[in-house]
Amino acid sequence: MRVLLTGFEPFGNSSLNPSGEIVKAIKADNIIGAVLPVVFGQSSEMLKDLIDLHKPDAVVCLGQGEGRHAITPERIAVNLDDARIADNAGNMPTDQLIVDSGPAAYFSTLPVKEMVNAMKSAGVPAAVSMSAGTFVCNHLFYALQHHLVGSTVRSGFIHVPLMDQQRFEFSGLPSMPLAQMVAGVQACLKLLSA
Ligand code: PCA
Repeated sequence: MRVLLTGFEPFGNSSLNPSGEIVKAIKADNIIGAVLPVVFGQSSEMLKDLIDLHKPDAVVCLGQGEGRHAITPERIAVNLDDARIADNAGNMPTDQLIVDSGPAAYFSTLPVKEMVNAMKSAGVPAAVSMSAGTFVCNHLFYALQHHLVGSTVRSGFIHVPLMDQQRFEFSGLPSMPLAQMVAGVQACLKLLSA
């Protein structure tokens, strides 16, 4: 079972992104790790190239969800780019479809509830999320699901909280130790290879 695991570079006002740090921390023979730019279009093009190159059995994309208390597998990707802030290349699309003729939404094909249960059993706060937002994470998630329509490759997106080291940049928002997030994502990956 080969899994493509992606995270993102830092964006906005932060110098860190826990999703990229988790990917860098997880090393295994069957895991292909990549850290993607926080750029509409470019991130999804890179992801599609990685899928076509490595032909993984599953694709798990991670992103920072500031404000979240728990690790949250996303259930639904929506066909909408609507940015509140500029991405790392200065793009700020509003009210735009991601795929012109695409459906309004795609479901994750990851076992989201089993992942939540596996993380909770490992002592990691976790919950299913119903929205990945309308910024680059949702864009990547939608493009991923669209690319894999009709394939047997399981794929989806997981938002993670801020990591403790970001607390001074986001005062008042919840955070989690990186090691706990790594343990949570590892519990999800173990489930996929079971
Ligand atoms: N989080 C952003 C984009 C990159 C990231 O890590 C999001 O939730 O859209």
